[in-house]
Amino acid sequence: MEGNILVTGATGAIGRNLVPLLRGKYGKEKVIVGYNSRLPKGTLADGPMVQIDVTNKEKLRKIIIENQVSSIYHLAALLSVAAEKNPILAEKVNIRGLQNVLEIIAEKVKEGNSIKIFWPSSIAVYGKDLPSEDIAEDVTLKPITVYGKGKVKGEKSIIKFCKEHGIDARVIRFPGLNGPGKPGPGTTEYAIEMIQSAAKNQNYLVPLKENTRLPMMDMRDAVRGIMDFMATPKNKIEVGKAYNIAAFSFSPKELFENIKEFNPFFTVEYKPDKLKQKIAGSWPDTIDDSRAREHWEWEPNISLKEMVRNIYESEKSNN
Ligand code: AKB
Repeated sequence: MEGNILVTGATGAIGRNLVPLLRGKYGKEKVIVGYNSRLPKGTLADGPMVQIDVTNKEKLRKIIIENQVSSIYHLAALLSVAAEKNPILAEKVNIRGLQNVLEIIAEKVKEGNSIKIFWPSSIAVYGKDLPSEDIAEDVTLKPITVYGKGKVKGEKSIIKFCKEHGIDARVIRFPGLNGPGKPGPGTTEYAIEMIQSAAKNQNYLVPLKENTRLPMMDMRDAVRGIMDFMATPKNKIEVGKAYNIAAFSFSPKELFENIKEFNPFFTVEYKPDKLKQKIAGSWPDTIDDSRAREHWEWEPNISLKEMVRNIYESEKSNN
């Protein structure tokens, strides 16, 4: 690969898992870890790193040019709960940050350089007036959350930049992603907290009603999906248009039953949090990912049971 890869928000949950795959495929020196307030640790710190504030366009442009960046995995963003609590910051980071990246890429494309971009969207784009099962991409999007509205805006900007500037942008609408490590301030992240509590033998206060089902996935499937999607030739996919990907769905009650196989003494109490319940209640139970399966052969490999085992055992080994 000519040029280097920049990962913004690389110390977040997706970045922590994606960077090792990128470094394994393209070489350590080619993948630049972009971080803001959280300092990279472990394998993330074992290669080039740069501090980035995606809201500072001038500095961002300088970093992209000086590091001869030819691919950007733009992951810097606030998750749903954080965005709802701080809408002004969410607008700056989630919307303005993406706009800055797209504008810089458009400038580079105009000069004859090509910069490819990956951007994560979310099931948060879906909202009111939809059936709860098997939602495909092309429905009317009426999100009720700050985060979901930002994702819809981002998707629209990307389509516009692809059409007007010939950018190669790739977008996935992710379900809740679950893996070891500290979960971020999102809604689906309760699942990680619940499994980690079981590993620590601690009672868990579930912030959702027991039957609130949400689409979910093991983080390892998600990052492998990103790698496969980015490697798919342009002519096989709809460039810039978001793809759903799915693995399984579960409610807190179903997750609890799965966790009990690993810790039969684990206990939970249901104490729905108003904000999290409102957000989760506006998202679908299941999504239809047949377009991704057809266009770029997406397929999840990891079951719910394996996901629980991985998070549970990793948390146990840290205790
Ligand atoms: C969140 O809950 O905020 C995220 C998401 C589904 O986008 N995990």
